[in-house]
Amino acid sequence: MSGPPPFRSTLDAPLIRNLAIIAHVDHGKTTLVDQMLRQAGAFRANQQVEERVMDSNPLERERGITILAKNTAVRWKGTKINIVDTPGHADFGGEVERILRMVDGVLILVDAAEGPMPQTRFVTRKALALGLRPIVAINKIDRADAEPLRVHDEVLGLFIDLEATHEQLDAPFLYTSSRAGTATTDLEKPGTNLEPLFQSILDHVPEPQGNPGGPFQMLVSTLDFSSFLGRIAIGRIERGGVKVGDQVALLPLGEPGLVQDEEFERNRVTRLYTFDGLNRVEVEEAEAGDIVALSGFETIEIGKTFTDVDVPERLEGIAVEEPTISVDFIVNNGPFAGRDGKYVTSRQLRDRLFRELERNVALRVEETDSPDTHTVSGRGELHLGILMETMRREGFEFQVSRPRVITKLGPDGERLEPYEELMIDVPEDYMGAVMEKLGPRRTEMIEMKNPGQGMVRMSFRIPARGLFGYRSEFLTDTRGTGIMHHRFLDYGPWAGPLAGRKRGVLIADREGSVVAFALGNLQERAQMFVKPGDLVYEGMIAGENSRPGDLDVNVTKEKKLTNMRTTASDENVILEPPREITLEYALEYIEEDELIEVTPTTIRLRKRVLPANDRKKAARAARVADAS
Ligand SMILES: Nc1nc2c(ncn2[C@@H]2O[C@H](COP(=O)(O)OP(=O)(O)OP(=O)(O)O)[C@@H](O)[C@H]2O)c(=O)[nH]1
Ligand SMILES: [Mg+2]
Repeated sequence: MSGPPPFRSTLDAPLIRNLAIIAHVDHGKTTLVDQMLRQAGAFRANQQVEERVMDSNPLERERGITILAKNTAVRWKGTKINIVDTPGHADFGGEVERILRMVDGVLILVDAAEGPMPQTRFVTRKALALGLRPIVAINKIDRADAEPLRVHDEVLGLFIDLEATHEQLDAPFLYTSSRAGTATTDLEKPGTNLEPLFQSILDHVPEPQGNPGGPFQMLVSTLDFSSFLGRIAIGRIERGGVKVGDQVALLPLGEPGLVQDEEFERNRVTRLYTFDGLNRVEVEEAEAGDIVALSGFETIEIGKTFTDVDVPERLEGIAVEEPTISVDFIVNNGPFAGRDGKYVTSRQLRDRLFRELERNVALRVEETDSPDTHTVSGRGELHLGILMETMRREGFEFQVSRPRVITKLGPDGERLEPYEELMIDVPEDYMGAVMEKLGPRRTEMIEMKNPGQGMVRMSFRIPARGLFGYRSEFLTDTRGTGIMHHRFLDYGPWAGPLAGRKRGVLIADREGSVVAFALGNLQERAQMFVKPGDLVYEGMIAGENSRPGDLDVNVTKEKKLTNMRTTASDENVILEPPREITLEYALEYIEEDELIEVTPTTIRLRKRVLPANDRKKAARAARVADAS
């Protein structure tokens, strides 16, 4: 391909490298960025910097995962290195894919013990397909169970599998410890700092190819949002340059090439930023090759092209991934509604959900027949769970239905549903237990490996529906020793009915305060979700029955007072601790006839129909309907 001449720096324009760090969840990306910032001198001497400083939002810090990709930049030997730290969790894979459009190289991190995982494969495939030059870091070589040479081979195997070009196969391999901030190309010579990594970036990531002399052109690869500036577009300038105050065009989505008779937004660039260390720096102008953030446009969307007004030439767009699961957000209509939340009305809920679309591009919000219910669709339970968690922290109170997979119609009108790849690492002893549970979930084994040390690694293809409720069973069955990861694979034939939850629930039969005595009597045949002093209402779920079938029970029952002296043992009931219900747990757990009540301070599970009598009537009616 004979493109424009490569971007050569003039004296005042720095050399640039644009790099994304990609990996499976927890393989050490954000920790590595800390060390890169530190060693490149991005912090003042003695500056107190938190660990994983790029994980700046509260939910990221709390969960120890990256949710949003973020840009930063460091300078090394006169070259500016723009770095994008990406999330490793599969629900955010679409975002990683978009980010790859603004970089010229990728650093693929692979845990030296775990090796390539499903998400490593996904992001590596995308990067290689875009023709990006990889650098591989076998990371966490300080781990006691690290096997860097085995993992090196596995990564090469993956590259071959993914049909890497010769050039891509020639990728430099580094052995790193993000935590210690070291890298080496030779395991015999332990690294002492990240110099070999920086050098590899300068040597192996191509310079951006944009011609700074041409008409301005830039693809919107990712978005940011500020309540003050509105939507902010982030991307790499492909060609030309841009200045604050310039009149530029923002083209609608469509085929690449010159836009002929389409309308497009023309506006002035009000603010322009580049990245430097932890800061976004306001600049007056920027040139081809650099990654910038700009604002001042109404219609900013991922995949749109900014251009010179006179040369409206559109770049190949970016598809935003389609959602695969939906839940209903419903106004809280339980008996305790409004006790806790600041925002509880359907109007407030609606406005908040639609506002979320500004920044959360893979999300969909739809109205339903009822003004109290909105259907919200996303990429997975974590994607939706984070929205719920964020809203409850803002003071919202609402209810959520059981997640549903989004089905599609195939070429012959047949019904298709999403399938996931499930990867499981377990000690050999638990293999049987795992297989037994997965069978009825319509699982198909793809591969089984025995990497040694008593562990088995299995991968499966499973309908996304089959995973609902599985994680908690898996953790129980493997006594917490198993690790499971799953990610969206493709759409496939509808797998037919799948069994739901095995066990029934205990349902509170009246309103009141939970009493230890009552729990003491129930706990032999149940695992409780509530503790003494908690408030319950009729129809609220108080625990899990150890058998199939739901039971209505009185958890507020006091011990009868009699004149007889009680023995001490009656009075000190020893209670098992209640099962902690987190949002994601609840999403996996509930059945169709149940809801999750989410408020700023509590998460309750309930039956959709609260009065026990009405539930019984409904069940009878359903049986009659089934029989006829
Ligand atoms: N032993 C060891 N642990 C590491 C190393 N690098 C990171 N960790 C640990 O691994 C965990 C995950 O690190 P992160 O940097 O958050 O991983 P990440 O790839 O950014 O994770 P996501 O952004 O959620 O995908 C943390 O507990 C780190 O302390 C390393 O080199 N050695
Ligand atoms: Mg991270």
